[in-house]
Amino acid sequence: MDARFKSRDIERRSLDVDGLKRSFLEWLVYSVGKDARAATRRDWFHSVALAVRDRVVDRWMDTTRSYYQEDAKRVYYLSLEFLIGRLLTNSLSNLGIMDECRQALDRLGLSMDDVVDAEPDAALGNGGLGRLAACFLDSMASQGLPGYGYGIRYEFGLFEQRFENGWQVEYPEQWLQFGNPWEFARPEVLYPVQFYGRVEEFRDSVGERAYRWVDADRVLAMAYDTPVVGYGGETINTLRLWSARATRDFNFGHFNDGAYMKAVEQKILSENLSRVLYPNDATETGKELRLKQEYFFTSASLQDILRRYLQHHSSFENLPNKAAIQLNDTHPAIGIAELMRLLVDQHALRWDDAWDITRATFAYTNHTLLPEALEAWPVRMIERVLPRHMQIIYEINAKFLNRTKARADGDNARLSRLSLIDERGERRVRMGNLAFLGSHKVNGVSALHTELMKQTVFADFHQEFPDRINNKTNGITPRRWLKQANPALSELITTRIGEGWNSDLSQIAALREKADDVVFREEFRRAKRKNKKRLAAYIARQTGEEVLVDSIFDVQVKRMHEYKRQLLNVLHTIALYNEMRDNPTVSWVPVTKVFAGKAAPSYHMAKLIIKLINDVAKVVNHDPSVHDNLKVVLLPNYNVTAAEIIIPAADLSEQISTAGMEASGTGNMKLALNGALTIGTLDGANVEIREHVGADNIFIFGMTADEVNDLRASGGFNPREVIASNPSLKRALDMISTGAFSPDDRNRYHPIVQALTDGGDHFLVTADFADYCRAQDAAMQLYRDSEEWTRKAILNTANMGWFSSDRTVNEYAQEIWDVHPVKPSHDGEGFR
Ligand code: GLS
Repeated sequence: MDARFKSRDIERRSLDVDGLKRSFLEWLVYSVGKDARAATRRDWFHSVALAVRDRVVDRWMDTTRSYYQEDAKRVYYLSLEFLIGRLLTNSLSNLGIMDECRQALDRLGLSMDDVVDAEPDAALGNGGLGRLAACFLDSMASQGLPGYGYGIRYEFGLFEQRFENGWQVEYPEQWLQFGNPWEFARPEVLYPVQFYGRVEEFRDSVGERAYRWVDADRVLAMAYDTPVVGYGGETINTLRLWSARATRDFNFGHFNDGAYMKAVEQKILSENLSRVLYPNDATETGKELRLKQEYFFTSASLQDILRRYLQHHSSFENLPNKAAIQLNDTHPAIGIAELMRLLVDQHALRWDDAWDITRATFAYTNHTLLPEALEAWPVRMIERVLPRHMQIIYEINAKFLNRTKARADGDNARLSRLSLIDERGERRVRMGNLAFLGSHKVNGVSALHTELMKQTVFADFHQEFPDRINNKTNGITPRRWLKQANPALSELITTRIGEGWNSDLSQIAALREKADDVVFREEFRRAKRKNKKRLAAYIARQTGEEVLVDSIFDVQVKRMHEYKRQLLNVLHTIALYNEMRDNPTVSWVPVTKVFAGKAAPSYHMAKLIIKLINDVAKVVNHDPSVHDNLKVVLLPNYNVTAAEIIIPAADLSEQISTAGMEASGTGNMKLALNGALTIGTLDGANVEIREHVGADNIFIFGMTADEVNDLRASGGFNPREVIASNPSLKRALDMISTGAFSPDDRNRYHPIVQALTDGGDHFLVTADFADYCRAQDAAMQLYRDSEEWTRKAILNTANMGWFSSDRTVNEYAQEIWDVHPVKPSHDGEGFR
């Protein structure tokens, strides 16, 4: 090789401070095209990201090559959401070159924080489900598992939330506006995806009846690849996101006729497919767009998976031994019909063989029991958009029901519940049932949720296939959620127990004995205080509000939803405010209530709750009679980056959903790992968190899922009685309903008060209020004893080892995917 290229090649990969510095400058000048004197923070971010990416590429190719050479079984994680957030610190930290990068920037007179802050947050998801997918990517790569993420490269991420006069207003999140240095566009990796048209029947070469899908519209799916850096930099996996491209960008004829809009119409319509995450599906066209998005990325992914498989194999019987496809919720469930179509129509397999292969390849994770989130597409819509898939779904259904009928003893109600088609009202395809039937394993995401799945949504299927449902309790990656987000605490931990916890979080149990060590407690508190100062500064920047660093940081950060019961927290806030005003001479433990979360744009009640929090904040924060003992802040635009600042600073973690409604929660895990004490119901993974951290180190309150169920079934719950018997609740509600927080519009909160009273209080806010206040009181009393509080906080951190997503992903790998780690062979210099 030409010596100049060789030295440049080594330079590009050098990991020392000088090499990094030279690389940053080289990228700045020759690719970003800026002089160091004129470069903005964003220019530097791009240069640094590109230089870091250079250091990943060889290892990425090694990894891919190793998978290929070993013909390893791969797992494909199909998800409509990947909430990956920023990647710079993640990559540096997993490569082990964070300090080197900081020093290199320092030598250039730049601050690492400034450069890091110039990166937009990749918000390609809503909440827990999307962030789980991102944690799984990190864990798969960190453990050397051949895992690929497949999703959509949305041009706009989840909307940017701003508050205008206290109301949520949505703005487009233009995360790609200045380009994305992490991704590699693959204009040559292009698959056609069809919509509409009709199905034609014909006789195949051996005279069998066969079908083809004709006269369809076509869109192209183009790949963008982002390397996923595993901890230690050994394995670099791939996140492949699809972007929609028109088959024809520009109609010259229309343009020449002066029909300029028409000339680009097809391009715009086609490319709408990858425009936004969750188009508003309140309209018919919105619904159809969403269905098309789901099919678009699923079909492209399956075509890609089959192409990769066929590089090594000439028949399909081995597909389940080489590919495991995980359906992250029902969004990609149409993939079951699509794989059948590809195998039967395009590759001429017999139906039964294709069905066996399909079932053995797919597995499905259910993430919610909420009826409104269980997808059911109108039959007429699928018939129009995906006519061949509708036929295939009918066929799967007919074969299944015929087999089941024999055993069903004429129990038609049961058969109609098992059917893939919901015949009540407008006929719909039940995507959950399709996903269940087409998968060999179906899992829930916490022990309680899995149990409830067996008893409720999938009770009939569970009877039919008793071995299919299994539990995989969620987890979080300790790299992002402790090491990167909380340097103060993670450095402290490492000085005491070494750095093994980064790749094996169970080792963090070694901290248990430190809970009784006064010096360690002091240092633990110091780390928390540092994080609280950082959050206080962030709050001041975002809201203008000054908060006391030594107050309890009582944190509820998650999507705004009635079942998550931000309202319960608000009612407690008002009750506490009243108590403080009534008893000004008492020495109160100061409390800062921190809220953050987005509401779905068409979810009016959730948006009204946002306005209420902001209105309550306005009154409370400006009332001198509470002497700064109580502050309420609602931080705008909650996303991964904000979470990384808020979570390490929390003292109290609010996990207060109506029992039985939160499938798992993962914020609960992040907060406990960072030493927050949970105040929560026995819901989702809170149940398991209690088992691990110990009942003494968590504040549990409220009704259990069984009690909720019984109370609802009895029909005897009367919120008005509960309210009448609890003066502090009554007073809080009266204040809301008489306009104490909305003097400009006294009726503003009528819908909220109505829902909690005559509306029947479906989420049982009033029912749990008294016990919640008791638990809050216990937390405040404990906080006065800072040694005891810290001891419990340390025990939370020390006992959360099991909640690593490494553990979760290993369970999937062993019990669902049968996928094993592959050690890539690298010939170059190794990372740590
Ligand atoms: C969710 C659940 O609501 C969360 O409880 C769960 O932690 C998450 C990941 O399993 O999935 N389901 C959903 O539709 N969105 C979620 O965040």
